[in-house]
Amino acid sequence: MERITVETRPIEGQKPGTSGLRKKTRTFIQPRYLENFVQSIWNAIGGVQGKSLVLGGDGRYFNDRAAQVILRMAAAGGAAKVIVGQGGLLSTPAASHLVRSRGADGGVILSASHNPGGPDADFGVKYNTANGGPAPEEVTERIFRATREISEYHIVEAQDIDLSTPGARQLAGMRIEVVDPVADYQALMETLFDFDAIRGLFRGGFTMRFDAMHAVTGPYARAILEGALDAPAGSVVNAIPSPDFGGGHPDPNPIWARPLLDLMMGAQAPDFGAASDGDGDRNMIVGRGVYVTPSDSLAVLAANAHLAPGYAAGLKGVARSMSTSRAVDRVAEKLRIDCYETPTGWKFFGNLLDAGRVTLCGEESAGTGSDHVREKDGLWAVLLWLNILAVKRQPVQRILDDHWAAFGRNYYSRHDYEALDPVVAGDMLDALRARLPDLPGQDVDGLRIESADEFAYDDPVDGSRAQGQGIRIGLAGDARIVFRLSGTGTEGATLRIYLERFEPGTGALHRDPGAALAPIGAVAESLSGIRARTGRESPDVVT
Ligand code: VG1
Ligand code: CO
Repeated sequence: MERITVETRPIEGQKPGTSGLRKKTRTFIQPRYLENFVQSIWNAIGGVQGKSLVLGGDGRYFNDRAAQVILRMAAAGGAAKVIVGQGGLLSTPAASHLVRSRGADGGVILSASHNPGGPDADFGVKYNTANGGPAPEEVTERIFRATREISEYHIVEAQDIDLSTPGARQLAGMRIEVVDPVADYQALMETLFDFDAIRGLFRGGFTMRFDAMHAVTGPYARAILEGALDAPAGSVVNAIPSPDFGGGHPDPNPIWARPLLDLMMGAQAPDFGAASDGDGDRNMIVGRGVYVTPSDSLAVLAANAHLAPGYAAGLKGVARSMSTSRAVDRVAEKLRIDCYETPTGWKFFGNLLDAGRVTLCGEESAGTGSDHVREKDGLWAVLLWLNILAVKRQPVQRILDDHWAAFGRNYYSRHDYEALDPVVAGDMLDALRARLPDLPGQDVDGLRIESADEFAYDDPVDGSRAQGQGIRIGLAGDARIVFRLSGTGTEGATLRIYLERFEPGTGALHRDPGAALAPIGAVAESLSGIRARTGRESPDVVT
């Protein structure tokens, strides 16, 4: 086995986005592309000499090859140990947990999350730090700088390591521990939730469908829901991870998880439906006949978390990304706990969780999580819902109705315009940005603008500042529009427009969200001129 040094030169565009480096698979499989980025991670963190790392991914095309390369590069860097999920698989939350529980120095997760997989789709690499969370901006900037200065990488020449069974391996003096990807994660879930109560729920005839979308959560959901909790066999569908996610788009929302939504809205609907994304950190919650928006789900979980043993002592505080609806703010107010507003992306929750300021966090993009790990966690959210349902013994619709009656309803929707010309999208936001100082006080389409600014975040724990995190327009009646560009796409620019409008608990709580938000959408169009600027008549995806 020989450690070799390979000359290289910087490759353009290796800048990590909202969640790691995501590119077309064809880009990632080019010679030196993965190696440059991985060596840049090592360089940015002061090398891996003597360190221990966690490694795993969502099973998408190139996961297996990339895992082997990273093992050889970790060995070449002198790492002491790498803990790898069997088959190279680990869900993002399970990887986060392993970093924490094994006291590892960091972790590498191979995933482009909800982006499709396959040779013609997307691949990605994320680096997580010793707290188990996504590398904060200061670290991702260092990694990016390293990608621009790289001149060589180090790798050992060796045969592939057998990752097909758990056990210990060796590679050029580095220890490799291949672990069951599910076992430790399942043990953690057992400490948080009342498995007996949930088992009782299923034994009483409660039915559910969990759609793993051919992605990494399948083995976790099978083992926990069907194995440990006695959900009827067949409750988990599309449970075998496939390199191209069955040709689908592993994004758990009403568009991409349409079959689940159709089932839940039909006559044969089970009591509860849920889905997860490519790497297992997102969740979609559906009751019989009712879709629960992620923002509402976060609020309901915050209001009821104390019903699960792991949260019986109450919540220290909550946090949501800025573009997430403010439904959870109302719960926090009632519970008299702090509610933090952060930029988009889980990395911004890390400090708040580490400092013990918050217990629960969430994003409108179907991410919810708690201080049990430092990533969002799809199956965790499903289990918390199940625990609440096992205690309350009410349909999801009833729980939502009661919640809205108590706190009011934040009608909410996100409109995505995908693969736009980045220049057109940038110009549009620049034009809007330039008008921000003049907007407050103006009436647009009959609605009064009360505030207009660009969100910047000062981290209350370490004082770091993140700027340019989305343009927000506050409207009369506690309505709001947010405009921002996605940081996870791999084609052109994706514009996200987030629409929100509050209805008090005594008001009309069961309107169609599209109709309830139409006037807000009209203001968004008037302010930005999307149609004229992009030539698009309507958004590509509405969630
Ligand atoms: C999107 C979501 C964001 C989420 C991120 C990573 O980012 O909006 O809320 O944290 O994806 O999620 P953006 O920049 O495209 O809006 V995952 O499950 O793709 O790692
Ligand atoms: Co994800």
